[in-house]
Amino acid sequence: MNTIDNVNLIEIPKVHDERGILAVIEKEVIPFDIKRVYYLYDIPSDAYRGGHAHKGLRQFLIPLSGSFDVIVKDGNDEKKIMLNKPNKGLLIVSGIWRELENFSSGAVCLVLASDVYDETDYIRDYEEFRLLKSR
Ligand code: T46
Repeated sequence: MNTIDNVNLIEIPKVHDERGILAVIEKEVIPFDIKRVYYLYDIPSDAYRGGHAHKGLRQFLIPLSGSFDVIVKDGNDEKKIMLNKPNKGLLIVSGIWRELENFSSGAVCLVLASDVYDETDYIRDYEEFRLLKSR
């Protein structure tokens, strides 16, 4: 069963020259095939997003611009990770509760997902999540 130890920052390879930086995500960088891409932007600084877990979905979050905090919980432990580098993304495996907060002005969060949108994959009640994790 996944724990917060399975939630890790992954460095995205980049090519840097005098014109700037080009970061590339190829097959080897993230451990799933990408079936969906979405992004969060125009986010008020006091916004709270997430507040749920996924039964099967895996996601890779990239702070394309600005910064924000991601709090991940596995029912026993939790940790807070600040995302603030466009070449460092956070891999969130399935069965992990996530909360996103403390968005800087202009923050943009790009999400690469292992599957298409499916509301039945969400666990949006924290007590239900804790119960499932304790089984
Ligand atoms: C996650 C964090 C980082 C869709 O119609 N299609 C989609 O692909 C998504 C992601 C959402 N929606 C709808 C469902 C809701 O009616 O958009 C609305 C807002 O979704 P939600 O409240 O789940 O948004 P966040 O920012 O709290 O969470 C999203 C993802 O749902 C979630 O998987 O990890 O971003």
